[in-house]
Amino acid sequence: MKLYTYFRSSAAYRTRIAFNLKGLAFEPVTVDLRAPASEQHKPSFRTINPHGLVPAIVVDGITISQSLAIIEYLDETHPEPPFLPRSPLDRARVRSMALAVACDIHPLNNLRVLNYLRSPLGHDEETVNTWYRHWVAQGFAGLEKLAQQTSADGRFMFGATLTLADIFIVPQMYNAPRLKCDVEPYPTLRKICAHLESQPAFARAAPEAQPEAS
Ligand SMILES: N[C@@H](CCC(=O)N[C@@H](CS)C(=O)NCC(=O)O)C(=O)O
Repeated sequence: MKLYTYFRSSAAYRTRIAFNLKGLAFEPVTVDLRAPASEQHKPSFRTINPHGLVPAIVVDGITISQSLAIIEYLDETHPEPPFLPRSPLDRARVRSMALAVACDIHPLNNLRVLNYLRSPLGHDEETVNTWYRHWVAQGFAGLEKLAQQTSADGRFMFGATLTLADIFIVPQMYNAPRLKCDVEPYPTLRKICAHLESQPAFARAAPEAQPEAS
């Protein structure tokens, strides 16, 4: 299966983790998001994903975009190990943690949003970085409180097994130091991510492990 990906894309990073956890191989197709390449805007990629965003997969000639849709597709077609707990209530709690990253943090800090703040809105780099850090801090503060209540032993976001919430928190935390976000106030998130990043499925999905990183 082709996975349109970019090493620095945290949304693509989520899907790489999911592929690895399921033990599924993927064929990476690099979409260089950085100017001047900006391959996400080229017609060749827009015919794959009209939104011009990675990740995307192609299944039987059909594109699936949106990391959550891709990851749930993998989970539904390859149920082991499951990414969601059994009870509807627990599933909803896990989804709400994953969506706090996917809907409330990441979209405000995506490349195209930061670029729009720079131009045409004319904000300088310090203002853009302040914007980034503000929304990360808001999201992480909430997730830290939740994880303190739901993590069984500091290895996973919810309970004592891996869930969707783990797949979403790691890439967002990984990006934090690059943008100088202070992660000191989030000891539970730090501990969980340190544990998860040491797992082979996560390590192989990390940006520095991707071929285009070198
Ligand atoms: N909600 C989407 C977000 C996808 C997304 O924003 N991808 C970013 C990379 S992390 C992207 O392709 N950005 C290109 C751009 O901003 O021009 C998902 O979860 O897949």
